[in-house]
Amino acid sequence: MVEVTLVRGDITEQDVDAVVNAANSSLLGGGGVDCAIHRRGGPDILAACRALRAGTLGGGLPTGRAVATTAGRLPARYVIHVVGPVWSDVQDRSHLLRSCYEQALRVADELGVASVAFPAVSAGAYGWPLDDAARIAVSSVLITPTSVREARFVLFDNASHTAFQTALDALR
Ligand code: AR6
Repeated sequence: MVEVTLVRGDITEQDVDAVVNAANSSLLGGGGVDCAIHRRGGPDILAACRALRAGTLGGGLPTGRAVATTAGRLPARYVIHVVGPVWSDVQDRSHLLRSCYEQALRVADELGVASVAFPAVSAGAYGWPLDDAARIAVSSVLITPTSVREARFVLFDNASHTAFQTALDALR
């Protein structure tokens, strides 16, 4: 079974096989984690994303889906890009947030990797309430069948680390 670990830190510094990027459908960059990954990983990641857009993902990566590219100069070997849902007060989009974690693990299994670092998808610019984002993230990873040995949530600040720790404690 996958071991879920939590660290406070920067996902671009993680010594893991793959890091998950909270991207947008364009795959062509943005703010937050996406910006940090492209900045630190260098131009090869954007080149790979552009190639995907020129090929199989001409319409962009749909919300809830995942796709892998090189990780460029990051310590990781791969970036697995996912597109989280934008938070909505009037519509339940939690299945799409769960799907990001399930699909990222599916892609990780296809790549044959053992360790994957995840950010708190949708919990930044996309406005998902932190406690709920943490609960969905941790529960999705714990129930998804996978060959990945370590799923490491990398939380950028104290508030998100506390939310994820609370969610993990509640599920263990
Ligand atoms: N390492 C780990 N976590 C980080 C880092 C980092 N280097 N930087 C930010 N976070 P966000 P979203 C945290 O906004 O909500 C982008 O523009 C951040 O504090 O990156 O899914 C994309 O292109 C927050 O807890 O992703 C999309 O347009 C979490 O990562 C859009 O934002 C997610 O915040 C996606 O929004």
